[in-house]
Amino acid sequence: MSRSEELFARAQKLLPGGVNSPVRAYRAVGGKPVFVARAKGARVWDVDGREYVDYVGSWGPMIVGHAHDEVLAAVHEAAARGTSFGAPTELEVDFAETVNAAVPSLHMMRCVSSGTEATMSALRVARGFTGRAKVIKIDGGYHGHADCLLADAGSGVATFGIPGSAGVPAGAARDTLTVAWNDLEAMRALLVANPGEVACIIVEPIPGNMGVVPPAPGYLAGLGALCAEHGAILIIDEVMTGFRVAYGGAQALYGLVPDMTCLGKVVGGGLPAAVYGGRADIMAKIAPLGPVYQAGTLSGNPLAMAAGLKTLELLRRPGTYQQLEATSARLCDGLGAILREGGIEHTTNRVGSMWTTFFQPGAVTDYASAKRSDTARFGRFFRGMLEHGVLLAPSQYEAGFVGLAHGDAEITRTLEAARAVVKAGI
Ligand code: KE4
Repeated sequence: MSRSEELFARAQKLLPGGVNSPVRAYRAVGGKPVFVARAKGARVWDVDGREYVDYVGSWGPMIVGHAHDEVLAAVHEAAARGTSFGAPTELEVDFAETVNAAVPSLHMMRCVSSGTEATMSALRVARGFTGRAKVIKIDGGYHGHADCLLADAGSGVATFGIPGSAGVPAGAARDTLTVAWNDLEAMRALLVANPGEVACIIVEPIPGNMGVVPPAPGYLAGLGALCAEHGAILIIDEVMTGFRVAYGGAQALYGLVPDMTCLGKVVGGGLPAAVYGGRADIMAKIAPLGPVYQAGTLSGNPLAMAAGLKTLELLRRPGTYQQLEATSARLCDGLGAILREGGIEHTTNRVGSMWTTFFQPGAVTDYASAKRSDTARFGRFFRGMLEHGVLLAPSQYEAGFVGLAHGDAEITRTLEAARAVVKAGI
């Protein structure tokens, strides 16, 4: 029995599924999860000493590479001054100023400790500001596990095919409306059918939790116009895309000015930090200024602020996003050629350094089309790549992530692994 298997057996005695987050259990791809012992740059090592080229990257945060010397030094320096105070610190001011400079639509913001907290809080303040109860989300969109957002969610829930989730009372989900991605007319119809009742629309500007499914041209701008027309707040959930697809996120890439934005993952540099915010008149509703309550013991934690600040500093260095684009293009073009040569039906959606290869002929433009993928074949590909030292995201409905530490050696090794796996047959 491998050390990973030993640990997995022990873990399952105390942790549901042996994990602290469902997708890590490999239920969607089969086999048992590897337990990670350490990571550096683009590589992770499991507890049995096996090395992998890593494309999970902690599900997005590790864009500058694991255990980056400068990030570690910043965290160590902050930790030496204490790890948490429950009082305001200079780091939180520096962090807010840095994020505001990158994402100007965040006129005001609040730090929290997870993407779930960020989106849950953004919805509450949108409801408090508008006095309306209904929220609209995208079928296949995932915004964390707040009750009202677990309706036809993507990511883990989509992977398990659980429509919504047990434990979410009807009352909590009743005011959540869902609509297909990239269908502006369906969105318009939903707003018209619920006049004056929709507080907000929340979308991933580039969904990554049904797999990566880019917005159709004009779709995001259309959402903004519909929100303005119907008095609803447009919340852009950039937990995954923020600082990932551009330094200013998807809103910079697509020239969007949302009413509210949520950030997470990269912004914490691998430590627990997330952000929600937007228009000053909306955020003025947040306690202690206004009547919408939200709080958090570790909000703005100094270690997470330090890791996030250093990560964003590294991302500001010239050529960062050009490098991510070039490496990601080489990877995906190479994978595509290998799968084509092997006669494997697939289609790849990619925006910058986040991508998904769907095992189906495509095109994948929404959740319904994503679900036509051959998830069993994806599982065989995942397990084959794992055996050849490449760690992909363990679900067809997830994004893979390329980081600055992925270089020629990592891409070459990945493509050699893919050639071997396809040759062996999936
Ligand atoms: P967290 O609560 O997991 O920090 O963030 C929730 C969230 C919100 N919005 C978007 C767009 C997200 O992608 C996420 C979380 N993403 C998943 C993976 N796609 C996290 C991995 C996991 O659940 O283990």
